[in-house]
Amino acid sequence: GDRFFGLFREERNFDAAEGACQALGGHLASIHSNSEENAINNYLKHNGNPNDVLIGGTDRASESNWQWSDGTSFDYQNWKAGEPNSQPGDGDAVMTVKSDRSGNRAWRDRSTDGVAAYLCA
Ligand SMILES: [Ca+2]
Ligand SMILES: [Ca+2]
Repeated sequence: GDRFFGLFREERNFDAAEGACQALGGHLASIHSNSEENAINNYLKHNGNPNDVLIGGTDRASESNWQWSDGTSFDYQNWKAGEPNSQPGDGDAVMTVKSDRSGNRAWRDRSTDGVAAYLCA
């Protein structure tokens, strides 16, 4: 079903962003299909389209065992070539980044301490 997505451009780290989403009754966004990711990317394009946007993926509990902060199944992924590479930092959070000149997006792992705009759902 359709979910409400909200982009917040005040940059936060993973935990602060997840906390802010929870305060709104949600979580950092999980993504479960190509069509859902396309819908999110269209939403981002119409909302300023920052390069780096935190979503809810993390492998903090178990390295390389990716999970979504909302507890849903990690049943889809769209890593940029060469990612995840466990860097920068702990490499335990996921952000979606513009991956080519036409603005298509893919995922990178990055430090949970790094700040970025974030997407709640
Ligand atoms: Ca990691
Ligand atoms: Ca990385």
